[in-house]
Amino acid sequence: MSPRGWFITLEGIEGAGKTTAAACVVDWLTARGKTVVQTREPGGTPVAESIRQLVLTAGDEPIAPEAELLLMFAARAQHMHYRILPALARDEAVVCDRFTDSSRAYQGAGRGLDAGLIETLAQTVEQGRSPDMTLLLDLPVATGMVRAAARRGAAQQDRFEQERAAFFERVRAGFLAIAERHPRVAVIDAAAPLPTVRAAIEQALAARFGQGG
Ligand code: T5A
Repeated sequence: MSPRGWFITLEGIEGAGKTTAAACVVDWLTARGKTVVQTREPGGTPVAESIRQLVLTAGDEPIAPEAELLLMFAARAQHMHYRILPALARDEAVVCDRFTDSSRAYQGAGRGLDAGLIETLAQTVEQGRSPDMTLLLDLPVATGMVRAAARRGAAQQDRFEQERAAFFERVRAGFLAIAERHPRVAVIDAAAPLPTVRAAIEQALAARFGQGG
């Protein structure tokens, strides 16, 4: 782990509960005296939020898979430069809702783009500072879809939410394959009731950073 700051990411398919889990991580860190920057991808700076708007909004012109990948990394480059790296250098904790693993899972496993290209982009954009820990909130695709729809209410589906279940099955399998390769990833059973999910997250954080933080 880098001596400066803690970099924690949350990953999973739509409706997995990342936003809900992020609050739990922030509470745990704050209780241990850490200053926390809570952020998300795509987004996290004004330019990156503009890219988010572009890439999530379904318009008349389709977005090519390669363009989608490059837009995700363009947003990530801004985010790393102007938000994440400065916070880590100040010895703060960064809690980020999605990061490069989402590109591996959605653009790699989901869209079938070249894994080597994704790793090359990651190397350049991450500048040697990959996450210290990743919480992968895993649940069946159907459960995630139901939760995402309930949370969305009457609002329109974004570009990704319009994808079919088979796409999200590939994305979920992609995330689980990342977890098998990287010890930084803790898999949390996100289909469990919220108090159980919260307890599992706190246990994983303590195992990684120690009880006292
Ligand atoms: N993307 C992103 C890429 O393709 N490549 C990339 O590189 C990156 C960075 C971003 C989209 O961009 C794509 C992936 C995404 O499609 P987003 O809005 O950031 O979109 O992400 P979503 O996953 O769509 O966000 P959601 O809000 O749908 O999912 P969350 O945050 O995982 O879920 P959350 O916490 O809002 O929970 C959903 C509902 O479930 C309930 C909550 O109360 C909420 O109502 N809930 C539970 N209910 C019962 N039991 C539990 N344990 C529950 N946990 C949560």
